[in-house]
Amino acid sequence: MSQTLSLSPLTRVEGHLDIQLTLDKPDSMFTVTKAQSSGTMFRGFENILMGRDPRDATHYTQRICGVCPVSHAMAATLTLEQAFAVVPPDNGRILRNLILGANFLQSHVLHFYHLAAPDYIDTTGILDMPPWKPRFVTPDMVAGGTAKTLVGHYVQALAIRRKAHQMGAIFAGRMPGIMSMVPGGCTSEVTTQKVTDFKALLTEIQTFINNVYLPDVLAVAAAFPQYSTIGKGCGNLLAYGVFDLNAQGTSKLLARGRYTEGNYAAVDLNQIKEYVKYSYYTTASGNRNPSVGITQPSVDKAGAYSWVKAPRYAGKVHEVGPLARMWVNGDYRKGISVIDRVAARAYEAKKVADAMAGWLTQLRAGASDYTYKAEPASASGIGLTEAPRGALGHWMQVASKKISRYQIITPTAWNASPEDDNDQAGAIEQALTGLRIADIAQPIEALRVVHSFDPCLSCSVHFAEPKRNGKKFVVHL
Ligand code: NFE
Repeated sequence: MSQTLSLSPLTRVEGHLDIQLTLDKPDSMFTVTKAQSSGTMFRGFENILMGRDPRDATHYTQRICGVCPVSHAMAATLTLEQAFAVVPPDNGRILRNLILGANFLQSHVLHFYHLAAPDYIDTTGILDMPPWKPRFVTPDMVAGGTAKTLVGHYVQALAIRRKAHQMGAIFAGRMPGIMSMVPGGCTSEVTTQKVTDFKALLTEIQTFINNVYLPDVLAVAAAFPQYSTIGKGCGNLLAYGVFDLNAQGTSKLLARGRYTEGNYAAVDLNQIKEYVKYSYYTTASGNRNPSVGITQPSVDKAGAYSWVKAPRYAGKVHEVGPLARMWVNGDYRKGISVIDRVAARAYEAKKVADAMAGWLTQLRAGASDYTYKAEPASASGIGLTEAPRGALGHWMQVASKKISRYQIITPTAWNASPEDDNDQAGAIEQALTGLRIADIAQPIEALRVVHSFDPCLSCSVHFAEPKRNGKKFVVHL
């Protein structure tokens, strides 16, 4: 007899994600026969932007998420540059790559140590306090001295993330919520001191990636070999590409492309459509390319189960993220699974950090960072980039110098989407289907699959009243 399991909220993701599983028990283990992924909050930024000055988009869209604001700044800036018909000078382009790179490194370290690694470590006797308790403890988890070492790296990773933020802020003005990315370049000045400070932080982060992060990921991969065949999902991969190596963006550190049904192919933006049969939007909001997209919420829509729309490429489900980027670029093609996602992310961190060291040497103190261009009265633009979690696109139209349409497709919309109009499950839903779960009271297998995508539903504005009495945690190592 089938039964249901609700992981609500599914924790250690950014934002608010619910996963509903239907399971059978054909033998000693449970098997997932159906999975539903729900984004539980409305974002609405597309509508907030209507009627505003186009240049506001860079700042407003960063408020979608505190984890990947730089990617939204980059996407909005590229959108505006296409609309304004301006390209950045080399210094501006490189500075933007360095700021985005700093955010990638911060986010990848965050994902492994603070979101995913706790799925693999038994921290009993090491972290016996909230927020690390209550937690699942399963027989396959790594324990003892290895767990203690990994917890030590968990703490070290917090400091590394702070350094990545500091590094980005050198050229971004601050982190998160950066100030310096603008259509036409970057407003930050290049000085020898800034380059020296950036380099010192980057070297520390590179050392951590090479000596701690990559070895830890490989250790987890070796300890959990079964996860190299678990959680494949749709098998299609999509990347818009990122880190422009020339002014026109025709050359990138990580290329644009896709891998669909076993074939490599170019990306044709006209093939992208969002569907809403199972999303809380009016039927009119669905079956549209984002260049003509609209966002009309429909809170009580019958049959809907997510605030995330369902983006599809040529009607097909695609996974996005570090594995998609590294796969399309030819850097990592071992397989598509839980471990491959985690490993590709770590290898990408190394690739980006090493490239950043090279970009620093290309900066020219005193050279121009920015080209001014007045805003057009009417125009349209598309900004495609990559956020740490995958392909990110902004689509904009301007009329009478104001935004008349703005549409955003985030990476997590691709990965955590609900079913589409053809009832095809989203990428995470497919990766969960068929999953074997040993103990329904501790469905750690499902967490490992979902976390491997590093989902971020953090697409709403939240208000919170800070607690007046702070609490201090002491980690005993
Ligand atoms: Ni909120 Fe983001 C990234 C974007 S995920 S973290 O990376 O865009 O949808």
